[in-house]
Amino acid sequence: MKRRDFLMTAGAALSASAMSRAVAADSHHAEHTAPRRQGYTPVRTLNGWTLPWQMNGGVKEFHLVAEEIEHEFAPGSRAKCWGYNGTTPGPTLEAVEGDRVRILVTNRLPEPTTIHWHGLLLPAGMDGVAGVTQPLIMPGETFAYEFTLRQHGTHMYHPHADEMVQMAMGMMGLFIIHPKDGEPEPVDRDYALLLHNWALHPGTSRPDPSVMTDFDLWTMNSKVFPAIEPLVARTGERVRVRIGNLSMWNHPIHMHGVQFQVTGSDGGRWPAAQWRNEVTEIVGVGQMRDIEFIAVPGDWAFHCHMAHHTMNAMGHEIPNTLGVDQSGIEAEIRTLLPGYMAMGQHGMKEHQQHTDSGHMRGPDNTLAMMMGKGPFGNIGMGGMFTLVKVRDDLAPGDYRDPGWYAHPSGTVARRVSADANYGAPVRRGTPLSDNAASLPVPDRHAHH
Ligand SMILES: [Cu+2]
Repeated sequence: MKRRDFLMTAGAALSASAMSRAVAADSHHAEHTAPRRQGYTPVRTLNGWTLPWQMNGGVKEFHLVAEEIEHEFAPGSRAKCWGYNGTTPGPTLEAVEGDRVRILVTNRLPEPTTIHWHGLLLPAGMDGVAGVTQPLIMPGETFAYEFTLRQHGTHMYHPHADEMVQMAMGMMGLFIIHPKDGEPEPVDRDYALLLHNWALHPGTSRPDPSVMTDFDLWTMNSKVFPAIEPLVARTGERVRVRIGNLSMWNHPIHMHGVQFQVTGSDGGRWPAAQWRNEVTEIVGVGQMRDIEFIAVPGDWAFHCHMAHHTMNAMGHEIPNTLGVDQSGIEAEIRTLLPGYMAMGQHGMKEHQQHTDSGHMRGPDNTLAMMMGKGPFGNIGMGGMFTLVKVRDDLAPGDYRDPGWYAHPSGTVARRVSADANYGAPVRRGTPLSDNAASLPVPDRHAHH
């Protein structure tokens, strides 16, 4: 057998066994397992998984495989991406301060790679910077990284070889280290999210690594809303959300319903005296932030506050149609662009109705800008948006989506009038029209 064939066969076997272990460890198959083992609460990587390890001569041994994969951002959008062990992000590595770890890295990509352990204190030669601290891991090769964990906290891993391409293609993962003596204020649920952006242009199926600013998809753990799982908790539980950012933008992460505390970062969990109350925390590029809160019943939005980051694919060079009466020119434009539909005169909210109805078919393999549906209608969000769902009656460790919140009666915002001239509100400035008849006809229940 030629060397390359042997490597391919060995690699396929490794990959297959990694996948079967992955399935066993998949969060969906472990809904009701006890939440605690070996002194820590395992993290829950939404839509993701934690890599199983084995003890080998007192060393915790992990095996990562860098490879091309097929990934689904949400039903309706798939792409050829690069990741680890079959997924993007790669599996979460989870260990305990003081552990000796060995991480085998097999390269099944068509180009060389390395892995940098972002934020970890280790010998320089284990730092994973191609050319500086090690030779490249060539296609087909396996390298071993080995070091002792001297810290705890939320960390990441990613290539330090052809980073622009390899990270744009999805190569990244989380590396969580638990403190060896437990935590003075333990958490009941420990979520982990990795933020990223993708230039998956409408109608295409491979991310474009050359894009610097105008991205199409904004993801938490490489998924967009509504495909991002909710963060589920029981009323009164202490919940931690660990957030890492390996995208090309900073993300002000905002949560409704509570003042969360920022309790940790790349530097581990901070002393309680340093915790601070916030409702929005910027997670900068290359940074990690841990936030914690005591769960309050309800369905609460949890999202990036950059408004374009809670949208899916959109054109970046379309003209501004806001306020433009396009009646009459739609037919003319259709002679040039068959299927063109005049839109946007009154804002983009109608977009979801058009795409839902199927009469405005977008490009292949391309998600509508906003897709979510809630108990009160279209949610009008996509991208980096999900929900924190807190209920009084959940069992510990039950992460299943509990459905929509049943609001106590009298606690939901309600309509008191459908007359635009209702009441006598104080107004200043220069309102442009007092003609209520000029408003578009309400179409809350419109079906195309
Ligand atoms: Cu953002």
